[in-house]
Amino acid sequence: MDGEKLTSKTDSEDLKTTLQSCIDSLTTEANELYLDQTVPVLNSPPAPLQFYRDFISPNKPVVIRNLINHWSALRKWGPSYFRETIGNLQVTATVTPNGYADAIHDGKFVMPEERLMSMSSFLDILDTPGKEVFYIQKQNSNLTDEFTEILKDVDSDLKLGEEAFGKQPDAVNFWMGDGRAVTSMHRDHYENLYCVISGWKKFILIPPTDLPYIPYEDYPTGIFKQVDGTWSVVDDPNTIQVPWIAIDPLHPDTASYPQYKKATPREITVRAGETLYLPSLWFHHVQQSHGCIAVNYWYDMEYDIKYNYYKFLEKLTSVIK
Ligand SMILES: O=C(O)CCC(=O)C(=O)O
Repeated sequence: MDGEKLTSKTDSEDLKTTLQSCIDSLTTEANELYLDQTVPVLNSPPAPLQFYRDFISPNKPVVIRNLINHWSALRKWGPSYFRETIGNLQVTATVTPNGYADAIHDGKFVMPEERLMSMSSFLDILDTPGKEVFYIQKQNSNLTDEFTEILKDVDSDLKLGEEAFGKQPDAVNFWMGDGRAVTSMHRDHYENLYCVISGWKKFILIPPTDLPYIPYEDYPTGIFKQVDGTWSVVDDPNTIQVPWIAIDPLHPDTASYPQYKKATPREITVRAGETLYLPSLWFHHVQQSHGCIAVNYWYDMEYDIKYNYYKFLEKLTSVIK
């Protein structure tokens, strides 16, 4: 077909079939040649150079144990310490009727209601949860901006991250919430060091080479709102439509999105004291134990050949859709 013009529908269908088979071999070869089938676990932190060479450069996730052992947060953080130290602190919690913030609900991309409340009120709700699902998950460096009094219990930057990424984190986030809270599948342009302090987080991870199998749709946007105990979704006046992933990996609708069957998810549970390196552009979906506490460090990714390559794959995928 080299150099020839596409002259008919059949030519264009042939081209799509050829492209699809190239994409399929990309996934197969990535899995055969370099990706780990399960996320490896290191019992001690790697040297920054080894971390860079074995995981950051090839864009592969890893769980690192004993990286944050020296954090007093591991021994102190929990409801009673938070009541004593930051009980009166005003924190932003997201609230939803179903545990899904920033997710698809009734054909819309729906964001959570945000409520400002004292940390002790939030902890009271976690103690005796009602129907609503509360989650502290504001990803605006809330640990360094809002939780300054407990910042001393962790490293405000992680040495391994600083040395391996060659910079300070762009955001350090604090997460604590209800066991029913789920983070829907998405991907970020951040390199992520995700440290669990109490409880566990279960990540479903899908490599960026599977991008062609992850269905995106454009959705109108809304915001959950509770008035007199009743939930509704109000239209978001600021955004008209957003592209979002149409599939829930816990209940994938493979009848509507059959290509998803070719995706190669990995599951990993990250426990207290462990750190997950979640590379940029990996799709992830997250569940957690009730009251799980975590801190993560985001470093904006390098806009290098890898980024260009995945962008190209994105464009290619839109052609064969
Ligand atoms: O912990 C969570 O619920 C979500 C974490 C996440 O999506 C992230 O760190 O990018």
